[in-house]
Amino acid sequence: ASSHSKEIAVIKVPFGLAGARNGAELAPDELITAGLKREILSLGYRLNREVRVDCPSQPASVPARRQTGKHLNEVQQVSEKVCHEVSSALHEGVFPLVLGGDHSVGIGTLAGLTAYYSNLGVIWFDAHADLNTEEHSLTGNMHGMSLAAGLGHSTFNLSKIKGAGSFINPSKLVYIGLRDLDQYEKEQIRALGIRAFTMHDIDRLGMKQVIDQAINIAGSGTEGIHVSFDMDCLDPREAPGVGTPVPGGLSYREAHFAMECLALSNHVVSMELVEVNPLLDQNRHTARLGVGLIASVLGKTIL
Ligand code: HAR
Ligand code: MN
Ligand code: MN
Ligand code: MN
Repeated sequence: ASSHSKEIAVIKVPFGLAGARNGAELAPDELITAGLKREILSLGYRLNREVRVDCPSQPASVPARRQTGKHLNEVQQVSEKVCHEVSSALHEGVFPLVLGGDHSVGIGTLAGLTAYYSNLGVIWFDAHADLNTEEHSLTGNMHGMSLAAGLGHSTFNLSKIKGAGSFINPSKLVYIGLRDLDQYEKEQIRALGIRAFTMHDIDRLGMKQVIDQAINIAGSGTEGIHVSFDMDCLDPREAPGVGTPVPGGLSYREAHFAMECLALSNHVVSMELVEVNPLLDQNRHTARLGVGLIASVLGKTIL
């Protein structure tokens, strides 16, 4: 599968229990209402399937114990279902487009991707590094632990998910948009030598340099690039409808330009878009922006 694949699986994951507040579970429907399918079809893709992953909305588990992420059982259940849907699509040559949900959904996406690809590049657009372990998280919110799970650092990690492959390679992981890191996350990024383009780097280099280097790192010597797009990478003035807004983020054009370059690279093999919170949005603005960014990754051009 790659973005050359003209078949798309839309995998809706209405799960918001691992975020900082309610609402992300409403995002998949909001993105559909904002015109996602119309965009996909008008770009010449076939909608191979539209799956809605059954997600718990009420916590079934007892409140989090110490050293455990909140709603671990729910996150684990959802991760296994997402893993299955993503790897099934890939095995059929269909491009997986995962609609979160909070960013804990990304754990299942990585699980499904690694089931199919042993050497995957990942570009993680986010204000946050999502590298916390259960032990280091200050909040216990598992949307802040997705990459720790993907790298195998947290107790709950890919190895605990039925069907997952092996951990992702930190040297093929690139961040874009970082500006709100916990101390432990800063230490991890340095210790692992993860390529991180913070907002400072984007200001200094410009998005063209940043995305070219990111594609080079994540796309060279790998089987393809997975784009994990946390909408809070955008400036809150552009994307007010997110659960954990942080000032000083990507502009509309910086984000679109990055997506357009990714499309031109022909290396993108999957995408997820997470952390839209319709309860905090204004006139579906953030959802519509998300749809536009997906269209750009899928090859929509201005002219
Ligand atoms: N680092 C903080 C924590 O662990 C905030 C994480 C917020 N994460 C997201 N996804 N919104 O990136 O709680
Ligand atoms: Mn995130
Ligand atoms: Mn974030
Ligand atoms: Mn290449």
